[in-house]
Amino acid sequence: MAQETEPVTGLDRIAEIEREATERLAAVADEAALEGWYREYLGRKDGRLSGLLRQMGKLDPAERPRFGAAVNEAKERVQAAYEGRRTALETAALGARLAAEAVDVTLPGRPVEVGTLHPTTLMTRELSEIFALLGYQTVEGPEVEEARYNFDLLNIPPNHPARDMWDTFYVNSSHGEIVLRTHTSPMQARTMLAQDPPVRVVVPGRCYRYEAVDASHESIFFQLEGLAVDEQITMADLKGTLTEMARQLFGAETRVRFRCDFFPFVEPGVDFSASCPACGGKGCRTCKGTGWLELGGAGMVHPNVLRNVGYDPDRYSGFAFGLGIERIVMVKYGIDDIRNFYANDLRFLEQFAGTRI
Ligand code: YSA
Repeated sequence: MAQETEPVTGLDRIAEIEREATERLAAVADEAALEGWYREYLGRKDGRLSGLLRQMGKLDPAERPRFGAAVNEAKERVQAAYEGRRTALETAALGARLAAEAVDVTLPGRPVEVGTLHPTTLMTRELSEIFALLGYQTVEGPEVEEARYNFDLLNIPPNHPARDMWDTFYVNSSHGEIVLRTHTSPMQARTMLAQDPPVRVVVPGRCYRYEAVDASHESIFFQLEGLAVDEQITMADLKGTLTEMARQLFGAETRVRFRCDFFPFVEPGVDFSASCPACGGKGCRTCKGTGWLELGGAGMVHPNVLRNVGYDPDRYSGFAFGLGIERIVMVKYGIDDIRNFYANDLRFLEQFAGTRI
């Protein structure tokens, strides 16, 4: 036991024990060691400093008060040193725990996958913007459409052979003939029935056809319809408008070609093409060597159509056009197969991420 082995040799001995206790305290590195140290020097029963007090009886009575006071003072200093050491160890342990549990809030987070707009949507928006600058309003119409709008009002009566041009999906209905619209042209009739001239609208939207799907034909695809009706609208306005559109889309050098075509709702009717932006019109793989890329159909609104919607064809005239939206994306980006658009292959779609088409 410490107090039994501690010889009482006076004040020097107190100082010696204090120095030793202080030195060993500095080397104490954890809570368990600190407890052992405490028992050894300050423990009530076995502590070496307390032990000195218990041995005071062996001292000369005259020396006892000074000795007792010296021991108590030494005990107080050692106790204070102990408190300081304990606080330091606790702080270090807390620091270590916090460091181990720390979250680095400055680390960049894991990126959240966000989708991007589909190329068809991007092109629809770009076309809308181009035509907005030319004074056109963008409107939309129903995809499930009455045959009256899809055909009849567009000068395609029942049993007219031209109806076969747009063979399509019919919807069972007790409300007359209903079809999935084959083109965006029914919105021509709807728009004119709803308002008086002047009319300037573009109509983007999904169309459906019973189609043999191949690299350039889908059974579901998008068109953009255009319609302008007013007094004194001429073919020159049609050509100027589509030329401006093509130049906005493909660049200022682009040329436009119009060739005769037949659509029952226009007279005259044309198909229109743009010079191939890939080769500048010289002929390449994209344009199959022709130098031209066909974009859609157009023409001067047929007088019968104007009459059908209650417009006076002697006072008003107009032009209309319909173009394939996917086809324009294909031309612009050299895409050789329309089936890529709706195959949901991310490798294709991600190429348009961040693209301002
Ligand atoms: C013509 C004259 C007007 O005054 C107004 C509009 C029109 C266009 C007419 N309504 C129409 O649909 N003509 S079209 O059958 O030749 O199609 C127009 C464009 O739609 C085509 O040039 C093509 O770009 C696109 N298209 C047609 N069928 C398609 C298709 N795109 C992908 N898949 C299909 N199956």
